[in-house]
Amino acid sequence: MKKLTNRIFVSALIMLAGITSAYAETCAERVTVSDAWVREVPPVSQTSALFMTLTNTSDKEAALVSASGDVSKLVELHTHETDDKGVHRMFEVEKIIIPANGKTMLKPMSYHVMLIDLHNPLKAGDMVTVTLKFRDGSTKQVEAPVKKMMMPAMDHSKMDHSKHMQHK
Ligand SMILES: [Cu+2]
Repeated sequence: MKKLTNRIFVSALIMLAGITSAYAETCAERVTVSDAWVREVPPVSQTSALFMTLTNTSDKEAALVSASGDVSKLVELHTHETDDKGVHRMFEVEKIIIPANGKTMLKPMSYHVMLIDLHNPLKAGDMVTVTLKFRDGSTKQVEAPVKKMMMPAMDHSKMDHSKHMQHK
C-alpha cells in the first residue's frame, strides 16, 4: 500500500513539473516587451499606432498573431513599406515573428500595432492598454504611454489606408 502511495506521489510530482515547464515555455513567458509607446495624434485623427521592442529570451521562435484593446474599434498588426516611387503604404500582416534569442522592433516605418477608429483622442501622457496574443494562444498585457513622435513627422493620416486590409 505504501508503495502505491509513493508511486501516486511521484507521478503527481512529474505531472506538476510538466505543467510548470509547459507554462514557462509559453510565448508570453519567453517574450519580453520594452519601450512600448503610442503615437500622439491630433484630435481629428482616427488612427494611431503602438510601437515596442519584443525580445525573445528563448531558443524557440515566437510569433505575435494578434492584438486587442478597448482604445479603438480595430487593433491590427501592420507593417510598412516604401515603394520605388517613394509612396508609403502599410498593410495588415498575419503575424510578426520574434526570432529565437532575437529581437523584433515595432517602430515607425516598420512593424506596428495599428489602432483604427479611436474611441477618444490620444494625448501625450495617456496610458493605453493592449493585449498581445501569441501563436501558442498565450497573451500578454502591455501598458504603453502616449508620446509625441520624436522623429521628423510623417503624416500617417495621408497614408494610403485603403489597402490596410489586404494581405500580401
Ligand atoms: Cu498601420
